Amino acid sequence: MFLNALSIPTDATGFTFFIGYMAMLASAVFFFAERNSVDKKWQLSLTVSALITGIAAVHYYYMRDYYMATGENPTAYRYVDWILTVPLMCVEFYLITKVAGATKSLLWKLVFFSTWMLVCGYIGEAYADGSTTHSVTWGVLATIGYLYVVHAVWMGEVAALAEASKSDTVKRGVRALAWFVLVGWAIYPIGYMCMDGGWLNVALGWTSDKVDLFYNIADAINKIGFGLVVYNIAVSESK
Ligand SMILES: *C/C=C(C)/C=C/C=C(C)/C=C/C1=C(C)CCCC1(C)C
Repeated sequence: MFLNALSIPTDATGFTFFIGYMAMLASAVFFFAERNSVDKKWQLSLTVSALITGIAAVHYYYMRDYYMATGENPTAYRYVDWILTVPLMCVEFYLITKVAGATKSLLWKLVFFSTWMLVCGYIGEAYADGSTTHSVTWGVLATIGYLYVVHAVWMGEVAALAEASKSDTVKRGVRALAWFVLVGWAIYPIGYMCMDGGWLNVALGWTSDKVDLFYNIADAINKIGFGLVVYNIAVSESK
């Protein structure tokens, strides 16, 4: 299947690749330009937001091309993007809770479990044989890493730090990131299960072109949305 610009109106996945690329690029410019309008202690957080969306923009440029040329999921580009941006999101979590005493060891645990999640997800997708066993096995293994992060931000170390801090900003920031992890990040496994042999593929007949549709929507929410929340907190704290 070869796609071109004319097929965009009927191709939701292709459309979200285009708009995702522009949105990531615009966000990166915005977060970078705004870093001087917030207090010094928040500037690094905005720089990290700019890096996350900037790295994503470059990958979207290539993923969009790949998808348009082949009609296939750009799995390798996708996971290279995530293996860079997800640890940076862990840094973002760490920076918000650092004032409350977050340690480097907490940062490394978040990085370790989220990397575990991505490596398992990559094996699940890149080495897919169309069987449900393969998809489910690696999906479940990936979910272990995901659940660690959910646990850490809702009732584990990160949540405890926020509770112990006297700062409303930290509490609000951690609560916001906890919602992103619980709801925003949960969109990814939905996309994953659309692959051949995946649960949604088998149960509802959702086809593998939906994998990237869900990933593109989730990326916009989690990379841009989360960056905007951090930006809001930074601005209100800088007044
Ligand atoms: C900017 C990119 C982000 C925040 C990517 C997050 C990716 C996930 C939370 C992926 C999770 C997965 C599962 C929980 C199970 C199935 C395999 C994955 C890797 C899609």
